[in-house]
Amino acid sequence: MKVYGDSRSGNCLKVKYVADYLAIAYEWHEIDIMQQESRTEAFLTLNPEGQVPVVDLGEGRVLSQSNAIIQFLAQGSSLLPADKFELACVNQWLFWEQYSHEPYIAVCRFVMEYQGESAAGRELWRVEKGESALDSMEQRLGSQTWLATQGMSVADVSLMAYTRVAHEGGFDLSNRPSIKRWIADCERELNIGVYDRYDGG
Ligand SMILES: N[C@@H](CCC(=O)N[C@@H](CS)C(=O)NCC(=O)O)C(=O)O
Repeated sequence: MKVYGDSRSGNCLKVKYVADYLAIAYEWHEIDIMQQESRTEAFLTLNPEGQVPVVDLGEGRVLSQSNAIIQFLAQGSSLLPADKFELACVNQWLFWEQYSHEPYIAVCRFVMEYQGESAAGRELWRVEKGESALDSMEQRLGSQTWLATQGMSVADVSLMAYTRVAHEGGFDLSNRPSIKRWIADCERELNIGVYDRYDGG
């Protein structure tokens, strides 16, 4: 399997985290989105949307959309339940991530980390939506160890990818103890090391 990704991107790191956790072999092909490497003619034949991540499974089987990719990779593993209702709960959080979390947390981070803006340069409406998403997660994780199911699932990996670096988008996790506990649990389980700058310090 070939993975095309920008290693600063949470969407791309989701694929790496799941593949590494499940010991799925892959070749990582670095695509620098700021250098327009996802917009070359060759890349656009892989994904006409011009976005990473993309996986090429061979024999013409190419997949994009991070959450579709990780769900595909996780089939039959502990990261994806077989039970239909539990699977739907995982999907509930994966769809929520793409509509109610990523467009705010990840985009604010993009503006600050990639484009070099200050926190004041973020769009206020995105900041408000991002804060609201973090509040929802804090509430959920106050009563649940993992977001969707009894064990860690792809929903946790997906949401952890950008929540873990939310401070780089100007969001403060220091007063969100349940999210911090859950990030540490994900990091330990995935063996990806500790990220300790939750408050932007
Ligand atoms: N919904 C997509 C979003 C993919 C996405 O936004 N990719 C960004 C990097 S995080 C990208 O490729 N941006 C470059 C561009 O749009 O030109 C997913 O989850 O994979």
